[in-house]
Amino acid sequence: MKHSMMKLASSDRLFVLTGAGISAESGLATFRGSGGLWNGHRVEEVATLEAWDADPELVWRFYSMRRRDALAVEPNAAHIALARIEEKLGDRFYLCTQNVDDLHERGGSRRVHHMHGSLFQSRCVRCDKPFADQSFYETAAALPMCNNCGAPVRPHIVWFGEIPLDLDSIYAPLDRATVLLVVGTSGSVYPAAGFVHIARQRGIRTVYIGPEEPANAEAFSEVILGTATEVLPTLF
Ligand code: BV8
Ligand code: ZN
Repeated sequence: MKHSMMKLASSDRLFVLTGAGISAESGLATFRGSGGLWNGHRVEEVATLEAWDADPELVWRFYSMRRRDALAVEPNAAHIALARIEEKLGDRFYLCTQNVDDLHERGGSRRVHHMHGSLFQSRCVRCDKPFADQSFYETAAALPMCNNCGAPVRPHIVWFGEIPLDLDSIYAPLDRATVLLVVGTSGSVYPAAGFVHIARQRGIRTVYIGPEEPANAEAFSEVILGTATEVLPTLF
């Protein structure tokens, strides 16, 4: 699988968007990979405010399982390659991820924008201040309540129907980028799947890396079919 090295000029500004595919080779299930199912629940069923209102115990068991899974795996060569590229490019590099796992940070990335939230953060539904939290809540009796006001504490995750985090701080670097690189996402969930269309309208180079064509493949100027760990370490 021959692909050309990506030559970046000293003036180039790189915007990188990652999805579940970049963590697949670390052993974390993707959404599509697991058929979008968890315990017989469609992910969209447990990752919504409706699900939380209906059954917070079920939702906390889902995210406690995701916390256990993420703690049991290591970042892979693709995470590490992106951390190296960040070092090389400095502020000419911006990393936005749809992933809630912390493998980018554990792979050495310093600045990572988690547009869909973070697995190891929780927040009180009333106080609304995210705090670090690695605990597991797997029984009704263990459901966390706020120490400050006593209200329920939920995962600091963006669920379907909720607005992604700090979208403006994503669109600014996207508007300044000269190259958009997208890695390991099926391109089916918006607004993330729309970033390539914005980049295309700006006429910048748009590159996709993954073992199969994403749903928005037609919007990319280049599709490099290969796994993240095969392709990313050889790109720069
Ligand atoms: C919003 C956190 C309003 C939770 C997530 C109809 C049309 C268009 C849009 C909508 C619609 N109906 C509803 C919507 C909106 C909805 C949406 O897009 N739904 C889809 C299903 C149609 N979007 C929302 O609700 C968003 N909010 O719209 O608010 C708004 C917005 C903006 C401004 C104002 C108002 C919120 C969406 C966020 C939901 N939370 N995650 C959690 O993690 O539990 S989304 C979640 O699913 C992921 O974060 C990701 O974003 C998405 C899909 O996952 P992917 O990362 O792409 O993974 P997937 O499994 O799908 O694919 C894996 C890919 O990896 C594959 O392509 C595979 O080929 C590749 N791969 C596999 N192995 C490898 C690999 N690649 C490289 N190497 C490998 N080894
Ligand atoms: Zn509170």
